[in-house]
Amino acid sequence: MMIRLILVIMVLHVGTIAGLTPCPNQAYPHWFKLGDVCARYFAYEFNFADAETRCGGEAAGGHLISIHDEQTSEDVQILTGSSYTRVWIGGFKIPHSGKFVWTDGSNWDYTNWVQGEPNGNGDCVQINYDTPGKWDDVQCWSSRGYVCAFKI
Ligand SMILES: [Ca+2]
Repeated sequence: MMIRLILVIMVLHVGTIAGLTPCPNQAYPHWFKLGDVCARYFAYEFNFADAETRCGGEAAGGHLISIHDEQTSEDVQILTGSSYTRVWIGGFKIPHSGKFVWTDGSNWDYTNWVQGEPNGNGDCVQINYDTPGKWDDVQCWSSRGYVCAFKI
């Protein structure tokens, strides 16, 4: 009984991972629909600025992903394939202002920082730091994989 229950839970879990919806734009077969954007994880590592630039090259209107709700934060974990893979998302701090913004220009209306972060040791935001799905500010020259997105 217990084994059957565990199997059911495992299947449901895998189903959730497989359940990421493909991007409806068929020109982007490796991208997934996350809310109102299509998104893709790129594992090859770049600094923040180069990752943002590459997102613009990967898709018209592409930027590092902005996150505005818990669901998207969870979906980004699924996209990266591991809850502890630290990757760039599109948040960065305007120098000397303490104010964070998204590279896609959307509103800074949601945060999911690790407790004790942001601690000011960098101006760019990585996800999956310390705790799955949680954010951390880190030096922008750090090398990370990244998640790109464009509006559907
Ligand atoms: Ca930090």
